[in-house]
Amino acid sequence: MADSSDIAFDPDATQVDAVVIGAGFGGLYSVHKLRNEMGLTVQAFDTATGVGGTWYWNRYPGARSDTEVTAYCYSFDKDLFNEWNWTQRYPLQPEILAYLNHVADRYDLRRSYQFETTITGTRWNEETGRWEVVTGDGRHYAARFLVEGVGLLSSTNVPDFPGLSSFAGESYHTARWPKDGVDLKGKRVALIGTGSTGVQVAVSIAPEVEHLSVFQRHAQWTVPAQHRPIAPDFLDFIKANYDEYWESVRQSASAFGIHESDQLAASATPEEQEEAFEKQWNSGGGFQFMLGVYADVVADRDANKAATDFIARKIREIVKDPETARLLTPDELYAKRPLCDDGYYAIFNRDNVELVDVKAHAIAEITPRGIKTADGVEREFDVIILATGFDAFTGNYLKFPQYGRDGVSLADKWAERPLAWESITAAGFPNWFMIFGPFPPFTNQPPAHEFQVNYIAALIKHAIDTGAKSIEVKGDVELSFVETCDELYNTTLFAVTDSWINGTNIPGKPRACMVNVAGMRGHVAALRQSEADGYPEFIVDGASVNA
Ligand code: N01
Repeated sequence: MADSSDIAFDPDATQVDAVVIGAGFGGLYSVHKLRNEMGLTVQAFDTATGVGGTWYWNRYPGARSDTEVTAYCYSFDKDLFNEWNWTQRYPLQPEILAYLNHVADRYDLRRSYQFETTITGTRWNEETGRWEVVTGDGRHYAARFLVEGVGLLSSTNVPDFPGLSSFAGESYHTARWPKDGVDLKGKRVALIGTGSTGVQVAVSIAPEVEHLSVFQRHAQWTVPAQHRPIAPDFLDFIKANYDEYWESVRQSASAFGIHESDQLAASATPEEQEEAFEKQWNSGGGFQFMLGVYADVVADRDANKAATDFIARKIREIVKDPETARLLTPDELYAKRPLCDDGYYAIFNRDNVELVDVKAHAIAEITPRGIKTADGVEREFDVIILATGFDAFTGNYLKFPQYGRDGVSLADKWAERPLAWESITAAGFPNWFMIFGPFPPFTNQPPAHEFQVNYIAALIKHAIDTGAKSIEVKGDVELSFVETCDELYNTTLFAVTDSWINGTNIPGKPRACMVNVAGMRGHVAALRQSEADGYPEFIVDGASVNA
């Protein structure tokens, strides 16, 4: 059986102040903060050939952000904000990747990275107070601090379809899309999955493929994105009120830079509700539709039904075939990560697009020619696209063994459910930090990453200034934080709706709350209080419990 002794402490390991894993929003900013601002020696790694994280991997057709881009970027340098000109409110993947490459160049971050390098294990060395970090090419690093920005949604979920490897055509998971693209023109394409990714892919490729079969297990509620350029006066407003704007993002629940309603749905008449939903439908945005019309859509079943009744009517209006409209209408609450699209329901009016009901007839096997469903029907394809999502929150932290104090593995610590504090660290793992790990505020990520990295950097500085060998969150603090997260989460409809938010998308993964519904403002308040109070949540130079 694997145990911590599998990772040997190498006396010749390269000594650094910090190892950073990941070259996405969080990892890049960590390198800038720790190396450029604090003067630490930093070695960073990423499996990819370049920077970008999520935006490096997700190159599938139609990939774009659905966050107001004025809040989907860094805020730490006003000059960076001013000099980068986003072309539209919801930018496509190449534009976001170009931005992150620009950031890497502007702050000279690449020289700290070793790309195409997978971490194969990490282990805390009690004696030296350092993390042994081992890479796929067999190198050892001994780092005083370990910062992992490995991504919330990075560990791909490829369902165990019998026969997948026997397929004679091409098949791709959307988050491992080839860099040179895939020519889908004139091809017969199967798309499995109808989450945020599947919906974007479907709309993007429907006009160019010969035939598209969308394999849908659970329908999802989606509303129009309504793409448009960023209003110039809004940009001017941000530039003129820069600090206030970003603080307002941090003081919101979702950090999306959107209006968040404080009105309860019950305070409006059905006619007023219809008018309000219609207005938001025409203005666009998934999070805006979920959070911006009424405050209780994700907490109150009647408010939720008001929203879903409205979308169901829209589906019936848009989709000409009543049976397809029925199948596209979810029989679930509107309480997954909200979707928005660029004309998703309308593609099912096309002659070359078919909806396959996988709930009625599951995918039985992938054959060399295509996909066979449980009703015995075999459809033939040239390409199969797996838009089947991710092992969220924990998947990427558990891809390689990580051993904390006393050789306890992270996999064992999280076997029943993840335990962590404020999504940045975990008890038993000294000098070990995550960026947006389990229990993050359920928010737009870049502002949260930036805020977390600032906190982690301040904590590292505190440890260095006080000469602490180790700094580690207290177990009781972690437990009480997780209990509070559970309580808050159980007041929401996310708790009773299956999705990656509670781990139910991965067979065998324990169903659990993994988010902090206190939101960005709650998270910010907690971390600011911790810093102001001198980090009372942490044990300094705590001993091994077995010592
Ligand atoms: O993944 P998902 P995603 N047989 O888990 C289906 C972010 N993101 O990649 O619902 C058949 O949501 C599964 O079916 P079901 C965003 O946070 C953002 O789409 O489990 N089907 C579902 O339809 C998002 O929420 C952006 O029944 C199977 C789909 O695969 C997150 O990433 C864009 C199956 C997976 O949906 C994940 O989105 C893209 C099986 N065995 C992604 N297994 C934007 O910013 C799974 N499925 C816009």
